[in-house]
Amino acid sequence: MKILEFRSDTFTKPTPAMRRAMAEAEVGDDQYGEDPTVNKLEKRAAETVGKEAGLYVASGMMGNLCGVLSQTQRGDEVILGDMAHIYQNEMDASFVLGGVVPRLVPNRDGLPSLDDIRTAVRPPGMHARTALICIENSHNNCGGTVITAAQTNAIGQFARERGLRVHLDGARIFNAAAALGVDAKTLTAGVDTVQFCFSKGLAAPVGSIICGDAETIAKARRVRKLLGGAMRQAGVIAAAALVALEEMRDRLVEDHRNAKALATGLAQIEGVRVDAAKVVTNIVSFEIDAAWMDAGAFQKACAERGLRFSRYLGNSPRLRAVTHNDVTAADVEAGLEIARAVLSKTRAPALSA
Ligand code: TLP
Repeated sequence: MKILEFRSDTFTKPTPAMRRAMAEAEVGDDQYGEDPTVNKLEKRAAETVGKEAGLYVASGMMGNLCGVLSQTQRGDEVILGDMAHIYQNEMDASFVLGGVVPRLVPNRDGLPSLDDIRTAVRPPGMHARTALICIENSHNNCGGTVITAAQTNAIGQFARERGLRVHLDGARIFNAAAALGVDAKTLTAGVDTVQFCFSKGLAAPVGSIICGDAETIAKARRVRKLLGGAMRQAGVIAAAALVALEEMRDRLVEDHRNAKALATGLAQIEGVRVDAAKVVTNIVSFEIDAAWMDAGAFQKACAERGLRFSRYLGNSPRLRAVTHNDVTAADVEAGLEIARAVLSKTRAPALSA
């Protein structure tokens, strides 16, 4: 049985070019700053997002932790959307380990409104200090929606006026750039730090990077060490990340086409609720009409036939499908066939009576 792996783009396998690069990687001790491949990756990644410096980290979560902890002090407030990955999916690590307090604003379609952010900033005085705003692009829990450069810049401008910093969780920033048809630099110019992942749509096996000004990245390097994340001959994995950065960005539009086709196909199946117009990157968020079939039962029945979806946030009725380098247009068609077959076997109670 062929497995149609739609749970996440984190399932991508390294390409043959990545495996070759890994085998041949020049390495050194990265904790001493002497791994030439890591150094090259950090330089190239920083250039790619228009920042002074970069720091290679084990995961997107560690990139976010480095971003938050290097720009805050214990007791500071961090403004972020209620659907942010940092808030919903990271074991509250920034708050538990960094001692900062989340100040939530509604995420709406991915981007919290500037008005909500403005209201959430504490005035000076005997209050907690607002220190940081975190945004996310593309937005995972909001179905892969994107934020434009103008929207990002408006938040950056506001933050600078108020003496705040901005961290961008850009785990899938190149998906956002591809969807908007812009250079990723335009989406990162307005923020102080950005973390992005090599191990998602770019298909590298391990790693993320946080980029920003040299002083903040030096602080982030200390945070990485504090978290036990300083590495040694990490050039072996950084070599694959370099291939991911240089060779895998241009093909993301293909994943977006496949996601759109999947959403359009799902929308035509009775019992599925999806707004295909909102699908602009590689993530499809959809619901199964509870009167038709339980979402968990649908997910399980599909998995038994080799089609794997993930479920959003605990018991949410929403399911998620993610397209990536190991999902073809034919896989999307095959997936739709399975979903159709599973749902055609069920009837809403009222209809079957
Ligand atoms: N997201 C994972 C799961 O945790 C949901 C996925 O499969 O999409 N920021 C964003 C926006 C992310 O989507 C993720 C991973 C991360 C950060 C964390 O990256 P990792 O998993 O490398 O720590």
